Amino acid sequence: MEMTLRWFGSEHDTITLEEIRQVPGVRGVITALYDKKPGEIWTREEVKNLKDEVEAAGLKLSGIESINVHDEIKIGGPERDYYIENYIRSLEAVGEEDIHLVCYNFMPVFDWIRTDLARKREDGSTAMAYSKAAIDALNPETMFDAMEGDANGALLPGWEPERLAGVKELFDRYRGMDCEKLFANLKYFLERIMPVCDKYDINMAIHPDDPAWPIFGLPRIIINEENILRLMKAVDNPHNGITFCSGSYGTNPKNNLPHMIRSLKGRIHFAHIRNLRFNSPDDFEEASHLSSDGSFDMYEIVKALFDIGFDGPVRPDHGRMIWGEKGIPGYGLFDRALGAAYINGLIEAIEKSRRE
Ligand code: CS2
Ligand code: MN
Repeated sequence: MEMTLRWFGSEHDTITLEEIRQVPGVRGVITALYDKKPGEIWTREEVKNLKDEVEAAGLKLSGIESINVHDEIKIGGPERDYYIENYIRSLEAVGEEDIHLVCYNFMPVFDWIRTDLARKREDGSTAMAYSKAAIDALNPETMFDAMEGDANGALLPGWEPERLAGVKELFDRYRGMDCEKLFANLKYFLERIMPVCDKYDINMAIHPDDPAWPIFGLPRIIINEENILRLMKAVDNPHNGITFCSGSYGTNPKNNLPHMIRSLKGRIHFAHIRNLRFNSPDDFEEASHLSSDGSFDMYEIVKALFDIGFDGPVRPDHGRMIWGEKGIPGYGLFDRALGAAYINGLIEAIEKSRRE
């Protein structure tokens, strides 16, 4: 497994590549052209500049998170072929620059959703949290205002203001959309991009929907083992794979995380490791990465990845804000660095015990 950290680029991140370089065991970053809107073409030159910047700091560009999919493709609208063509151009730019991993998601309108970006914990740290009661009290537009007001003035991935300004119209366009239609649109998209992925050996890694259930009446499909296996079969090409994000699939306690990992052998291209602590079935917060701080057995998760021979990039996902750090919610340096060190410790222990 290749330990990495996500980096939002010198324009947006509060963290530098030099800092990332000093986290023990981290040799790569996961990044993107964060100023690109969904549907916009990435050029080879832009990708090259990004890669050069990362490499100049002594790090590897281990993968892209994300090339966002335009809503027209998710809706299956009249212009989807145009946007798929643009997506293919972007994949070519990435492939030409010898990058072989692209994370993306297929969530309608919204990316991940939390109801609290800075909930105070017992130890004085803050963490992102989700409470069903708070969601029930919101509608999509006030939700956006709430998220924006809470983000330390930072750019929240997936919550770009330009995109969400038109949230109402977007909602209208999704009217009548159900899980089956969304699945068919995802299949259509994947079938069309597989040839370019084959050509450049690009692993597509779909990120799960977070939380793993429908929100505001919008369908969500990448939520459990059954659906994801169905998708793997529907487009049965190893380049059609997944990002295993423990914190997203884990929002539904019915998802058996180690079991899911084992059933997806060969199709996991990227792993996000994070822990959640459930305070009740309807309320969770993003704990530190340690098993003892949350509800997941992190050892079992890492062991399952090890057992299936997963050797791709892995990164600690959202961390808490600690030691007075201010940054992009979930993406400060300190707690993610602790997470990387802890996960590396698990990996070393598992590796050595296997050799004995
Ligand atoms: C999130 C997402 O859990 C996560 O990693 O921060 O924003 C994620 O990056 C996207 O859904 C991937 O497309
Ligand atoms: Mn994730």
